[in-house]
Amino acid sequence: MIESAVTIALVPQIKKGPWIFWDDLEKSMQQAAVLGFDAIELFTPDAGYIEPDRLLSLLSQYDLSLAAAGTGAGKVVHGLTLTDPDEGIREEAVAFISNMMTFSASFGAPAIIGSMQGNITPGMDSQQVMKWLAEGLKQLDQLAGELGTQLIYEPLNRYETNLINTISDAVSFLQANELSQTRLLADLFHMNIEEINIAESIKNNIPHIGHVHFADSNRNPVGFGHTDLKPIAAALTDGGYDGFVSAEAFPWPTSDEAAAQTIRAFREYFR
Ligand code: LER
Ligand code: MN
Repeated sequence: MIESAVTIALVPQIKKGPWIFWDDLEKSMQQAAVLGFDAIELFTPDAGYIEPDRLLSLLSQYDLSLAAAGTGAGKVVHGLTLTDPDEGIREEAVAFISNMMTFSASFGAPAIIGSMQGNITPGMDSQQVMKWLAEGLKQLDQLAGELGTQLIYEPLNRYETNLINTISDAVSFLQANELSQTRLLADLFHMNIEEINIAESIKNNIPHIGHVHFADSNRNPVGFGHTDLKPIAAALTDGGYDGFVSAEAFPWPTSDEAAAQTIRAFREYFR
């Protein structure tokens, strides 16, 4: 069954980002529980930021699960990407993500690779960069298998990366590199910019989709933009998607109102 999740970012450097909650962990979890979300998606500065025992007891107290852990702080806070020309930095990026995967796997959740994939910067050989991306993901894909979890790779829009922008290009990349434990993140905001047809793209690639970021055309909570959600929700439901639909959207007009709008929209389309 498709379940609802809401993002909580605890990284001061990305306070202006598309996260519904970005302040206090427990207060955010309490609000998520009151509204009836099934799960939370966490962005933390690193894997050691929250004591596992504390998270375990909060999840149980508020009857929530962990949907996924984001790794974006690896880039934003620590300057790491999987495609940095410096081999040492690429190794640190793999280590950072590995630690996050180990943390999230202990809660039955995968880690997400979004901005940590990096970019081809001017003067770099694009084939070499794609090779570095494949090498990094291969190690993490193997670790996911050992941890009994999946790795979630997120195609981003062209203003955030020039590596892979569409779901179908990402599927080709996973297949070419035999990344069997890696699934894709269908972020409806990025897809709104890059895909010819969001619903068709989901329908055609459903077995590869492991997580969904739920946002409207302008990255506001669903319902506060102009994306036609009906065919997209139908593509997920009819295709048998049974992962999380997680609100990664601006906290507009406020965090609480964005969360309330999101759960209303989730119920409208998925219940
Ligand atoms: C992360 O999930 C994402 O979608 C990025 O756009 C954040 O910068
Ligand atoms: Mn996203």
